[in-house]
Amino acid sequence: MDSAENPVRFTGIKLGPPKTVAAGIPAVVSSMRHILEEMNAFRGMKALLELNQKDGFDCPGCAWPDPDDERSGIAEYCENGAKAVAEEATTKKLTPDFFAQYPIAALGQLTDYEIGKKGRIAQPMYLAAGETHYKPIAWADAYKIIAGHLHRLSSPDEAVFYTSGRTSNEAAFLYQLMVREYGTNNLPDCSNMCHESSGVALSESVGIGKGSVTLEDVHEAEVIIILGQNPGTNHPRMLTALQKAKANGATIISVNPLPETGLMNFLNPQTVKGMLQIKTHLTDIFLQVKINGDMALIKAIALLLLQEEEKMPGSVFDQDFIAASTQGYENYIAHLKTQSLPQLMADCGVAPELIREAAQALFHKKKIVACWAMGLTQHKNAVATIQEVVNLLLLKGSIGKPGAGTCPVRGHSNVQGDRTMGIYEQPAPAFLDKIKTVYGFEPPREHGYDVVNAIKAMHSGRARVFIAMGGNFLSATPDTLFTAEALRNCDLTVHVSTKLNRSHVVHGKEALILPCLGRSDKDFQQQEQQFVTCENSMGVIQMSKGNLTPVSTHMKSEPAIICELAIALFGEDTRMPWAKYMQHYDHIRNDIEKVIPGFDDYNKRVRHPGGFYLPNGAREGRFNTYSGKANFNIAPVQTTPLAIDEYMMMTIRSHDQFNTTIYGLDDRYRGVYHERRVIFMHPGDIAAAGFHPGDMVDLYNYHGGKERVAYGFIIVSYQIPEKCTATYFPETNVLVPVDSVADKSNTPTSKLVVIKIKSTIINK
Ligand SMILES: Nc1nc2c(c(=O)[nH]1)N[C@H]1C(S)=C(S)[C@@H](COP(=O)(O)OP(=O)(O)OC[C@H]3O[C@@H](n4cnc5c(=O)[nH]c(N)nc54)[C@H](O)[C@@H]3O)O[C@H]1N2
Ligand SMILES: Nc1nc2c(c(=O)[nH]1)N[C@H]1C(S)=C(S)[C@@H](COP(=O)(O)OP(=O)(O)OC[C@H]3O[C@@H](n4cnc5c(=O)[nH]c(N)nc54)[C@H](O)[C@@H]3O)O[C@H]1N2
Ligand code: SF4
Ligand SMILES: [Mo]
Repeated sequence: MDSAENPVRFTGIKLGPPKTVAAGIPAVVSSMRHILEEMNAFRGMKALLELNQKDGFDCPGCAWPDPDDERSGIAEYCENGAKAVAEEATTKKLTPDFFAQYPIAALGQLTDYEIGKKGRIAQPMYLAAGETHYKPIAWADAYKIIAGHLHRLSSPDEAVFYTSGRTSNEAAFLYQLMVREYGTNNLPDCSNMCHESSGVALSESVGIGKGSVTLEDVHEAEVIIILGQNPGTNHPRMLTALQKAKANGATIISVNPLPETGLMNFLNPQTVKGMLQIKTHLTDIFLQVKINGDMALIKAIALLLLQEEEKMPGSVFDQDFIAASTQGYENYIAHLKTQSLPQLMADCGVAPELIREAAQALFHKKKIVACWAMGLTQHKNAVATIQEVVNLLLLKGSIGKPGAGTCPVRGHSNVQGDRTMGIYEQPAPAFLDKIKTVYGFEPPREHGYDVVNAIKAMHSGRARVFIAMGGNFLSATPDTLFTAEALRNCDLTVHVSTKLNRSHVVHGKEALILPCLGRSDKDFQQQEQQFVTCENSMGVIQMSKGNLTPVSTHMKSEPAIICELAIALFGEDTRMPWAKYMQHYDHIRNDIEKVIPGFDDYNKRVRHPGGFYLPNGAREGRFNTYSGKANFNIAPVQTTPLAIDEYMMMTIRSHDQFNTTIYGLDDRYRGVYHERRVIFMHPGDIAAAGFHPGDMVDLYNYHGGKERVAYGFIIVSYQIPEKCTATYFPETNVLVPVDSVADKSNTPTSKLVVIKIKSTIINK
């Protein structure tokens, strides 16, 4: 097995019934267990007490916002936030002895779970060409190697600079400045695989690539539609917001191929009611769509709304809003009228009576919030589907007013902030103009590589140096073996990382691992403790200040690493005061304020407890599109033809992982314990194919005439629509074709991979 892949090693599956209620006491127990496995109780409590507090550190987990008002004094976090902290704040560390003991080939034989449990990277490590082991290296020598490679390239466009979404605003701003002064826009980021489709869709529809709602809007909404999202696992504190909305009378409609536990019922462990086992029922109407059935479903609902509106004009649609603030209404209505309701209902796979019930719930409501995540964004027609959701909101006038709007729920804790800071391969001309005015150099104008194009460029030799500010590029991206070839083709691969991962094992001819501080670590520069800032999913900028002593004195902060690298790279030949930036991060924020709109008085306002909101036109009903109005967009329903032995596969997260970081082997809510190599299938499909639950199978994809195989998965019978299957990423990323991407956003179609399932033949 290639060390790019997770080795096939079964861990002893145990199955139980899927849970019917999320959180509660088991969540508290799980939090504590994960913390205590990684550190002593004192360090653990110290970390948890400051997690998400106004003067503490921002949760390294997801991007769900903290409440603007009062925060709980003891537990402003969820189970998965605690796990994220446990993973980062662990006292286990990887000394040079560890790397001396393990040849890289041996590290490749570990599963992602085993790799992650090894601990924090504690010292810069270097792999020389042709060597089998990483060896310690001094920081200054590491920078020299990188600068040497970058200087030797025949064009700056032969280097790729990736960013994952944990990078702070300060580090992200400096990173893109360094990269642009060096001369390229090759700044792919995890967003390219995540909410890129939302950004593209929303920019076209409503003139801003971010969501429009605040937490307060979610609390006040009359109807909340949640599509393609599993908040119980991936944004657990969203359940608290949904609970509040329910208490205010909201109806919740969930659209998902799986009856996810967190969407159904919630026991809030932070309330007396929760402790007394009094659960809140969350979803009122569950629409179990087929994979990618969302477009057909939304159109069916819109058609039912139209029929009701036509009975009594003005009673369902917000005609004043449509007339004043939108464009394309007539064409959209004309398009809807060409659609066949029975066909749409059949295409989405949801029972007609449930679709009618959902439409009825919307008839006379004006305050609607639509939330979504990867179940919508990672499809070929993702942009169009998200725009169809926006069409629905526009019909109802449900944007730019309290209690209503768009809520793409972001993944990484600062993925939205990184974009705001200019981590983008297609920067706006206005942004580049501003850099030019402020710093006096001409930034490159040509668009750079996104993730998929970066992989292809490295594969074909057009890019030769790969540098990553965080993340796990190899395992997070599609077509693992192709991406592995791409990385191995590079002259140099560099990772600024907190933890060891598979991308360190699948490397270029030379490789560097540079250990950085995480959110929970204290960051001192010039004897003064620094803080950084982040932007959450709702556009709030807040400070984050770690409170734990770093486990090694050799680690540096991300801003310091970038500044020192820039000094090594540019010497005197630079327009930026790199040495000053790393002395005190206020200097970085002062410059962010000069370049990026919305950050006036940054240093002052961000010190205000709770931070500040960035301006957001759509939130205020101003649409910064080419027409100055919100746009209805029209796109056809797309279905995926399947042969009798083909299935659609979505790659999803278990409850015990953060992307490629595997916290544990249980998916408690779905009732799968101690095993990740599973494939969820409909019982009818299992029987029709002649399989049985528990059978071991291999999964195949043949996109573009190439065979891709993921070996060794156990069939789990599950309540999932026919012809739909689910597996966990990253194990099945070997099957996601690198050139199967979303239109316009170029996001890999990780939620719809066409597969064949074949019995595993032992000893093949
Ligand atoms: N604990 C934890 N928290 C996380 C993460 C993590 O890995 N672990 N990851 C973070 C990141 S980077 C992100 S982007 C978010 C991801 O958050 P989610 O988007 O919630 O993550 P996924 O597991 O990819 O889940 C997608 C959901 O969409 C559903 N789905 C799949 N295909 C379709 C479809 O075609 N239509 C519909 N309607 N639904 C579909 C799946 O059943 C699943 O419930 O979470 C963030 N938070
Ligand atoms: N098949 C499939 N593939 C997917 C997805 C899917 O749903 N299905 N989801 C996609 C999505 S939404 C995303 S966002 C991407 C995620 O892609 P990435 O962001 O590249 O992956 P992560 O697993 O989040 O990265 C984890 C690594 O980041 C490093 N790290 C953690 N904290 C820090 C820090 O503070 N600083 C630095 N410098 N490094 C740190 C650690 O070394 C850790 O091993 O994966 C995508 N891939
Ligand atoms: S909801 Fe997200 S940000 Fe909040 S504590 Fe949980 S993991 Fe952290
Ligand atoms: Mo993400």
